[in-house]
Amino acid sequence: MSDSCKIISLGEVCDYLRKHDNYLILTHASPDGDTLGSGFGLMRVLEDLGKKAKVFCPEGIPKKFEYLAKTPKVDFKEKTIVAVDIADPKLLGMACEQYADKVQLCIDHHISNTKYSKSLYLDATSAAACESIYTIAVALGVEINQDIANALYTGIATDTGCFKFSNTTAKTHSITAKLFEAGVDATEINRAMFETISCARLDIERLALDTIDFRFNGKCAVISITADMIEKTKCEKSDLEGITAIARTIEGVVVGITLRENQRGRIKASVRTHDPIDACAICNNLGGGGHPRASGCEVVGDVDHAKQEILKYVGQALENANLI
Ligand SMILES: [Mn+2]
Repeated sequence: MSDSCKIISLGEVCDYLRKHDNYLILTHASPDGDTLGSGFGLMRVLEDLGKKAKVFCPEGIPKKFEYLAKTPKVDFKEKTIVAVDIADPKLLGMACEQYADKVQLCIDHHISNTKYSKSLYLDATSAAACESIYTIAVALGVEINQDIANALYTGIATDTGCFKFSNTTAKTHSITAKLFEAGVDATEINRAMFETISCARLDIERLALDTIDFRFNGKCAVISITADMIEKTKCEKSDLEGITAIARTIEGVVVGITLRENQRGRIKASVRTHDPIDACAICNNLGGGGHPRASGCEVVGDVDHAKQEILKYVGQALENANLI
């Protein structure tokens, strides 16, 4: 955390965006709909203000999100570096070293934001960073056109599990209503995001479901996805999106964990909980963080080791909540 991080207001973020130019907008590695929707949404908002802006995706854009990016590429030398939906510079992946200490403005909705940027506009009441981009666009007087609406809807719909997760609020719905007025193509986006799975996804899901391990009297379910399984099914990262939601959907499960060996010997643990278990507190113990109902952390070692580590803290949390 940088001591010099300044938390800024909506008015200040608007002043900042008006004053600067030649924007490079950073999105996080393993990009999801919110970081990409925020990135391309903000890019179009800035273009509307007559600014130059481009979006940087450390690992490229997954195929299912390509519709967000279909604009001619402009080339210019970047001067102003903005990060969207990135709580921690580590999430920049391979771009971390290059940009970690160079982010001037961060627009985020994660309460766990590590305050690595010079300025931070943080609205933890937003279900998605895209809600904040919408609020900023309106404050800047930018008209929400269909392209902006499609980008922002993508982030809001994906971060709320299509308006099903507990982060969905009245504000989420009123912003979404405005996106409908702007002509958002919600049906097509929902079909691509929620009603379509690749064959690789089907294969990995089949294997993943076979690994479900119930603990603490069925209060916790753990799904394990090894590097071998990913290799065998030729899964792309984007094929694995949303797989972390499965464990928590099982009847009686309060803590759903998905362990994923993205790199051999490095396990990404995704923790999804029901009230009152705090997923963020569980992940904090292992150097991670996120939201109260959805958080993540990384454990070095194999899947079994990661499971052991995380279950210690899950047991404590269940015990403290008198659930076991
Ligand atoms: Mn987000």
